[in-house]
Amino acid sequence: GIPGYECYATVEETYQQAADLAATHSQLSEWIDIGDSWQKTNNQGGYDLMVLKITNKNISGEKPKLFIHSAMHAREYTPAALTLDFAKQLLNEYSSNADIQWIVDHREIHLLFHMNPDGRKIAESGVYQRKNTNQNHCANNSVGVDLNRNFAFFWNTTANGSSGNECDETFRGASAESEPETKAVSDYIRGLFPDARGPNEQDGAPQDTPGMHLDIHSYSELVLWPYGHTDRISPNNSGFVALGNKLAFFNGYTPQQSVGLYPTDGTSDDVSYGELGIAALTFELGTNFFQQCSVYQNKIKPDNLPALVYSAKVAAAPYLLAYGPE
Ligand code: 0X9
Ligand code: ZN
Repeated sequence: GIPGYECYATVEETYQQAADLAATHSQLSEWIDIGDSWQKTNNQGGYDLMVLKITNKNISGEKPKLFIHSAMHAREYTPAALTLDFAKQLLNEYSSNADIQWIVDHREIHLLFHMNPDGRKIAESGVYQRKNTNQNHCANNSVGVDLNRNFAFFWNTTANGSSGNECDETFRGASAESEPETKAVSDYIRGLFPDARGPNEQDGAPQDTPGMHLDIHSYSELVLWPYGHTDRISPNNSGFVALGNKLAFFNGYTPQQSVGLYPTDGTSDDVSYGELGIAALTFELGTNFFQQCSVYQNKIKPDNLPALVYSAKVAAAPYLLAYGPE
């Protein structure tokens, strides 16, 4: 673990533990390379971007998908720990927990523990690194691009939604999807989920659209849904309100539209929802970046694992929560 924060696996430990899980549970999971970090792309060390895909391979056919990624912001310690603990629960409790067995049989869960491994490596030494480590921007001072301002949906469109100053913490990058991490995740999302939106923006997605995307951050104890780039509500707002409130029952967090926190453009959840109509939400875990392990283990993990389990269950039709039976 990280010195002084032993409950948080390092990047290497996370990859090793995930690879071991996939080897031990080979009928239930797969460890997949979906792209390269900025440093790997530029021959400066770096990492593969790796997804642990979890589903019972002996049960074939189309299954509703849940995609979760974490640690896009390097200094946020708790998110990757939570997604790794979720993977362990799904695989290690398969034979002993009927709920978990049902999920692994009838859902496809995709977990990208570390979306920003280059940045995370720096943050592991106690540095408050948020962005990736793209050396072409603000070298030696505050390097990198804020990956959660570099996605394509409404990139660089909103007042105060992102920054054009390369030393700022919310620097949006040179162009939409300029960063290999953002490009790899966007391509992966587009490969997982078909476009469920109607031709007009106000159409939104059908109420029974399957699929769900969670982007896990810290901190502030929030459950957030689109849009972030405008204070207009989305066409699926009643679905998001119902879903967000339900998730907040589990973790006790405050549910709200993400623009209510502050305006953001070029974020991951706005791509999944805005481009494809997929139910996409952001969690802000806990009350700190470098959260003490006792707080993670005694509060954040027990509060949030049930919210992830619930997400896996409702991924068949998350918006339907807003609408009672006929
Ligand atoms: O600013 C961010 O990217 C997120 N907060 S953090 O402190 N983890 O950096 C919040 C993003 C909220 N907006 C959307 N999810 N669209
Ligand atoms: Zn964050």
